Amino acid sequence: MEQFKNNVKKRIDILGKEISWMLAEHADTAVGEVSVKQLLGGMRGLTALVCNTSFVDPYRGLFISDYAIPEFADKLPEEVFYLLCAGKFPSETELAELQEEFSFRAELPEYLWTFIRQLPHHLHPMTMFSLCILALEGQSVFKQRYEAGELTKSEYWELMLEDALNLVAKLPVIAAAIYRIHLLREEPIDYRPSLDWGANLANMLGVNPELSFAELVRLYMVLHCDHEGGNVSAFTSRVVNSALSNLYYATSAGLNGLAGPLHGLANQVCLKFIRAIHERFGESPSTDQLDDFVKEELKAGRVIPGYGHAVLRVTDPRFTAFMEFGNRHCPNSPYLQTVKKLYYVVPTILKAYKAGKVANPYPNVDAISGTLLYHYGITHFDFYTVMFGISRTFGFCAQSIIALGLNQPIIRPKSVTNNWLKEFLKSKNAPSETEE
Ligand code: CMX
Repeated sequence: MEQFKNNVKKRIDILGKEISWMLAEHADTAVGEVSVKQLLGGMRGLTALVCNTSFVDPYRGLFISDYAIPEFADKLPEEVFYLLCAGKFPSETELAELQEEFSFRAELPEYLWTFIRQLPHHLHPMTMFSLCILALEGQSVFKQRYEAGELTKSEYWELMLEDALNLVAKLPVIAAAIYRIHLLREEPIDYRPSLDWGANLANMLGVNPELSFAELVRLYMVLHCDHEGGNVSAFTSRVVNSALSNLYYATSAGLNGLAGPLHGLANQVCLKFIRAIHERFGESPSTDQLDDFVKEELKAGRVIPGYGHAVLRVTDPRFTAFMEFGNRHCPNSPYLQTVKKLYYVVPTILKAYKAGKVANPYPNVDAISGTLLYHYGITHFDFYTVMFGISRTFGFCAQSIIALGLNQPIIRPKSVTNNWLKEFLKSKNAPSETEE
């Protein structure tokens, strides 16, 4: 792993030099202002973080380093993990080395197997997944070395990388065990060192032997791996890690954020949404029926899952990449057909909804991802967010490795009260509450 470490170090050094220059020359230059609306509106659009692993362009979607989705969608998850950490794709030898490391580190400690088997079946799979990662926390090499007083600050990132390799290697085994033991009520399938990381996950789930299923799992892992620094799960994980809580704590925390219906759980909700449509109208609903259904949902005060985004202002390129996969491998799936019809119907309705207040009426990745998993036999759709979580852990890990390599401090923005804000506005001679 020396070459991988060297490449991550090289990247940290380059970024570090840039940061030193920016701080030396421009430490007090303002990059924007904060409006009252942003302060009270989830900090939307506020530039307040630096994240060097990936970037989301509102009109072009996710970029990892300089690569847009079409340039990395056909890569292996391991290659994308490397890219997130080192800022470059691995050579053939570097890839083989990383794959070997993952195989070598995939084995779960015996106590975790006991823990997984003893979890109550009724827990949501995302809860089980997060608990399992938390239960591995004592294995953190960073924690052990830190507690032993053996670490200097400049070494933190290396230990994060070590923890990341151990964690990422084990995720497919943990997730597949949860799926088989608790959702299928069957025995787990052994890890196979001869398979790549994504194919292993596909194989251990044991739902579909087709090669295209492994291809889908790899694509799923690649497309969900990171989405810059401000989304709920990545931000949570980074904040937790900034207190030097180890990557197991940070990952579990990030996953708990991903579990929300406005974030990663939306893929599960989307599948339920499509099933509700099929139950009502059959598997080939007309666009008029969909139009009625969507309007009814909005009238009942519910959001349309899989539509809208806090940053994107176009159809999510991850949605498009999945659609291309679906068109190639399962064009006749009734679920995919309904996703397509919804794509035709929903944006027009959302554009007119709430007087045009919906900032992005187009689909995000969650509008389609579950459909493809369902087609290939992952019919327990409360597992879909776990799949998202396995992949998103790549981003959590890479963001923390880079941030600690750059010596970034604990995250601690300032909050204010309504009273503070009112006094501030008064000092600006803004009209007061009673004058309105
Ligand atoms: N259906 C109905 N209303 C929607 C909507 C949707 N799909 N998307 C946005 N809106 C509404 C918001 O609820 C908000 O209404 P209020 O002001 O009355 O509360 C209004 O439009 C403006 O919201 P926005 O600025 O367009 O969107 P936000 O940045 O606040 O929220 C998101 C973004 C994703 C939470 C929102 O679009 C949503 O709830 N979508 C459905 C859930 C979903 O698909 N989530 C997954 C996102 C991808 C991911 O993170 O995994």
